[in-house]
Amino acid sequence: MEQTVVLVKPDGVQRGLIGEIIARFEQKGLKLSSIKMISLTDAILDEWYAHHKDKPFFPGLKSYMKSYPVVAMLWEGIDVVATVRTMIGITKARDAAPGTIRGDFAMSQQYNLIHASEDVAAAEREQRIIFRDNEIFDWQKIDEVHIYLDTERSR
Ligand code: 3AN
Repeated sequence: MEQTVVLVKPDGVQRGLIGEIIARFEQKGLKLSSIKMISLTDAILDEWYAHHKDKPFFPGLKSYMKSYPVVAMLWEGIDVVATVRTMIGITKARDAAPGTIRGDFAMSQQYNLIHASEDVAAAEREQRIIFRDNEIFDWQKIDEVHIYLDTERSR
């Protein structure tokens, strides 16, 4: 099944929102395949945000992402990449829709609490950057029969 990478960014860690963010994805019915706290490095961030490297906010973005540890997670579900992007809300958090994570808890365009992979290719790339194979758990979530139809799960 599809997987996506989520980071609770340094502001989310500092503001005590790790549990709230995990709870939202658990309550949605997603499956947690991996979780760890890490410090991001220049090497990781240069690769992670390569598409932003010429933007004026890139140096500030990098130092913010290195300022405190982040919590990295791998979440699994049908169409999970798009589902989680919808759940986090748009980049400029003060304009993000109520009910989204950014919409409910953040005000800034930079301090927007959370990262989630933009598309399936990014999810696969980010997973390889952050997680080793032996850190990813393939386990059976027994309530899945109440979350998906059989026909959805066999897609
Ligand atoms: P998203 O995280 O919503 O996919 P991206 O990929 O455009 O947004 O940007 C990556 C991160 O860069 C954002 N989460 C945010 O922290 C930061 N960022 C984006 N745009 C700006 C900006 N104009 N000023 C400062 N930081 C920004």
